[in-house]
Amino acid sequence: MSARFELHGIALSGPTYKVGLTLSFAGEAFDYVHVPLREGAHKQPAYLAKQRFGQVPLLIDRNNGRHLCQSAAILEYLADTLGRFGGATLEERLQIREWLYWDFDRLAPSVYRTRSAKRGFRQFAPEVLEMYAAEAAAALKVLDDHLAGRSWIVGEGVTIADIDVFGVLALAGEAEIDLSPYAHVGAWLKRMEALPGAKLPQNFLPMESKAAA
Ligand SMILES: N[C@@H](CCC(=O)N[C@@H](CS)C(=O)NCC(=O)O)C(=O)O
Repeated sequence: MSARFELHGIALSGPTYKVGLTLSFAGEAFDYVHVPLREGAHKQPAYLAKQRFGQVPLLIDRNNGRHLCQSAAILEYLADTLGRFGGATLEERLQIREWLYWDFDRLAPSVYRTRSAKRGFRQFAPEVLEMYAAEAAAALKVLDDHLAGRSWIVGEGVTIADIDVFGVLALAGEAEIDLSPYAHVGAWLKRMEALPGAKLPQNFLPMESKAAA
């Protein structure tokens, strides 16, 4: 039987990683379709017909034929349909959404762009990299203060807020961002890494398509 989900993406993409991680934490096998961005596959009509923004990730739910885009929206969809990681109450769901928006506004851009610069995929002027370093530090301080005395970002268990932010900070080393000043973030990262399903991109997102195991 084929897997319920089909994830289209590229291993180097942070947003693709977040969706893969959510499936992995949920124990959901998925078929993986590698999208070669360098070759412009994401701008071809056949792909645009499936993903209106011409970006990765794209997630297809074969149970109902839905084509889903925007990683944060996909995480919410997975939480809703799988009944996992979505928060226990309306209050928690609202807080989760706030953290998802915060991440994409305040944390992910600086970490992901610094990572692409360090890996040689993009070039930025030194003053732009300095700005990203300052933005990452400011966001990490907010997160560190929030995590003082808490195990998880929202509520009493892991939610997609944790998974979404983990999908950024698990890559902080590749961005050469020093997390040691943020003790609460460091402890939370260890908790996340200890959960079944925690993986780095290179351990489950190949640079080629792959059927679910
Ligand atoms: N907000 C989107 C961002 C997706 C995104 O930036 N994807 C990049 C790869 S990391 C992409 O497809 N870039 C090619 C392009 O935008 O043309 C999400 O979270 O899914």
